[in-house]
Amino acid sequence: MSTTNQNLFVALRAAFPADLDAVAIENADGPGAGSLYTWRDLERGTAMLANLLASLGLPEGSRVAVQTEKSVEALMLYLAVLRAGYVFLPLNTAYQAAEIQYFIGNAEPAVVVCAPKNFAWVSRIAFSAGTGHVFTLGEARDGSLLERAAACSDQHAPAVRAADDLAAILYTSGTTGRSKGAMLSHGNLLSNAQTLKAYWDWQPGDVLIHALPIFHVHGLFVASHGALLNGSKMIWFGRFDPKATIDRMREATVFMGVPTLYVRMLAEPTLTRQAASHMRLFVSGSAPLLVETFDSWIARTGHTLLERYGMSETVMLTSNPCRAQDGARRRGTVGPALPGVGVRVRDDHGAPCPAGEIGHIQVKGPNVFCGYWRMPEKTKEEFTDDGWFKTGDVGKIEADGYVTIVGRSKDLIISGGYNVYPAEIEGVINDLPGVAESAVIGVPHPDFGEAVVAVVVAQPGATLDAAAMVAHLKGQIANFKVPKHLFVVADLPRNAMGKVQKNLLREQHKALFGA
Ligand code: MCA
Ligand code: AMP
Repeated sequence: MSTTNQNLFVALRAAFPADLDAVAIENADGPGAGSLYTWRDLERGTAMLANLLASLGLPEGSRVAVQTEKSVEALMLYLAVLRAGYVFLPLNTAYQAAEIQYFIGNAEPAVVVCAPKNFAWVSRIAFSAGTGHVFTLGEARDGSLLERAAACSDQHAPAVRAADDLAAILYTSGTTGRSKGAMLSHGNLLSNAQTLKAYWDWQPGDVLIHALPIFHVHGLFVASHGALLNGSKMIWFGRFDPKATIDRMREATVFMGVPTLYVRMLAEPTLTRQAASHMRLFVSGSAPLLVETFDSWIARTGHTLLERYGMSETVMLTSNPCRAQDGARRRGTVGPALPGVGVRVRDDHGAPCPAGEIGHIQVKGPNVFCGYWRMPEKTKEEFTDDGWFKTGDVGKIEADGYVTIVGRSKDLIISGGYNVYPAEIEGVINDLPGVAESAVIGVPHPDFGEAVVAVVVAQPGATLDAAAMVAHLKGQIANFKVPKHLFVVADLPRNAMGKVQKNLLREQHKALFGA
């Protein structure tokens, strides 16, 4: 066993530049717009927050669940949880009470941090689930978390952790409708961050525009770890604004986004070759990138988007090359497996598919998660007997290793980079009064890539009001899961086995948003 401290925070801290008074993060928008954070601020702020957590006397392995707006302090809280050796559990700010109740009930966090405006309802849920401490953290550095941390020492020795100790739990929705907590270790996250640092050729002087949310893999791990591990400055946007992002490209070199972000920037007349001339790398992922977007980006900026592929359970798996000597960035593909990551394609019976043939994508590597939180059976189901993780994605690998994703075997919609599982939404709709059954599908959408659409059948004698149902759903589930359109129909198309034919519904509604 290694005697060095494998805590991810230690590796990130070791990459801070020697000049701790240099700017680490510039707040680009929101209440703190223009404020600067030095590396020393990150060092001291994370120490104080880690000391606050340590003072609570939490048991080993305690989870710290966080649902707050994006802020530099929220990033520091993540780093402090690592530093103190606890397990970080980020939650999408769009989640509503019933969703939060499930996550808190399932993960049983010892600490919950929420927005000040949500304290009343979140604390009620948390305390009744046995959480001992609920703090608040607002966008404007307000709330009890920072008040309490202000009284703590700014010296803190990072907790000693082994590579396979848990660092974070990321909930991903399940095909059965219930979310599963993917358990990621310090080693999973660090190995992936180190691989990406080398493969994406992070350079001294790189500056990252950070415009993604920090409650998912892309913004929290891929983007933040990338900059931190390179000692790179971040220009920090609380919300994505296409025009403001383009304006800041003159001072930056790296940007990471989901395809919707690129589509929105392409709609801005200020996106020109000149505006992007200081940039070195644009990364796209989390959802399929249309070849039109790929081509338009080259035409408008002169840059070739680098598309990569990953999952909450695995962090990053494949990537188009960054350096020309590693190969071309091939449109429509997600590139070869990252160094050290195994990717293979199997047919329905588990036999290997020859190069170029479509099958199920399976993966292996130091980045692959440790299993689903308290779901050993589910974990077992998702791995093959020889230890490969079944991604649920369908694709092919060419003889030269390039991977193309052609679809998914899991019934999943990806809308603007957020995953929506139809089974979950169907469950909520079916519980509404007067509903007999429903089918939720994804249809092409010009902005979000795919949009959620519901097709609903009323119980005999009941009359359903589509607009009222949508309005009701808005209070029950995260806004990005709410159907953009809800049809009330007499019945759902079924095959001879009685299974709903979602492919027919998708075909019928494919032009709904004119995509
Ligand atoms: C917002 N809305 C959406 C979405 N976002 N509808 C569908 N899909 C969405 N993604 C709707 C809201 O419900 C609301 O509708 C209206 O848009 C305005 O909401 P607002 O929050 O103001 O929207 P926005 O700020 O324009 O947000 C759009 C966005 C955001 C910037 C594209 O969705 C976003 O940041 N997406 C990135 C997600 C991400 O980071 N994914 C990475 C996952 P109404 O007004 O009707 O209520 S990590 C991952 O997938 C893996 C591991 C990987 O490979 O990276
Ligand atoms: P999640 O782990 O919930 O964030 O979502 C992971 C899923 O996003 C993967 O299983 C893929 O289906 C999808 N995904 C991520 N990156 C890409 C990409 N570049 N192209 C297509 N799908 C992607």
